Amino acid sequence: MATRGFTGRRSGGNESGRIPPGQHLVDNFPVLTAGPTPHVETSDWKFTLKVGPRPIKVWNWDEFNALPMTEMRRDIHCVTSWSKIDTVWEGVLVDDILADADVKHPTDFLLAHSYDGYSTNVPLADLASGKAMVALKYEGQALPRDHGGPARLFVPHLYFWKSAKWVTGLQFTQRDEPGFWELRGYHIYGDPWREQRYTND
Ligand SMILES: Nc1nc2c(c(=O)[nH]1)N[C@H]1C(S)=C(S)[C@@H](COP(=O)(O)O)O[C@H]1N2
Ligand SMILES: [Mo]
Repeated sequence: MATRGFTGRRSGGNESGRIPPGQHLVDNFPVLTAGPTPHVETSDWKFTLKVGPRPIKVWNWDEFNALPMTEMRRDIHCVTSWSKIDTVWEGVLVDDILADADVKHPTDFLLAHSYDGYSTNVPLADLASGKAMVALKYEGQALPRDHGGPARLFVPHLYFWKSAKWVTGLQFTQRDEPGFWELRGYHIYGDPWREQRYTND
């Protein structure tokens, strides 16, 4: 961590091969939200795991924070064409959420749901095996509200619209059900390395 000043993204070399086609690096962290930014107090915050319509487990903020915490350093790629490398997040792996609820593999697909009514679909294979988390911190600090605080989904290997901000739950679904942007022309899966931006890409 102390080497941050020496490994700045302009020092060269460390970004080659890390920027997917059609993307460019940014130093800032743009905010992209479809509607108004919701106010979610940690005292009111709840996270619900559902299988279909059935709630399996609900955690409040303290219960969720008692789950194992994991750090992920990853590159992120927004469909609007910006990428950021080496972003650092901390939170609870989806694996650890499922384990705490004693849920293994009820279906192959999930929908993430958010406090602002946003949703997005992600296959279980892309949320499990250490690939995704519910992030509570960004760069060592509580997640800023405009970036989804107090908690957001973090699925760095897919376009960033899959990383639902202000997340309030995950729901297993029988089929791969399109979420907010997937219903409005974005790709059902969203792999940045295959440039899966829009429905028929
Ligand atoms: N709840 C919610 N999550 C959301 C969005 C949103 O509008 N609402 N926008 C998505 C989109 S399109 C992108 S690119 C990223 C942007 O995250 P950022 O604002 O932290 O950069 O959040 C995603 N998650
Ligand atoms: Mo986006």
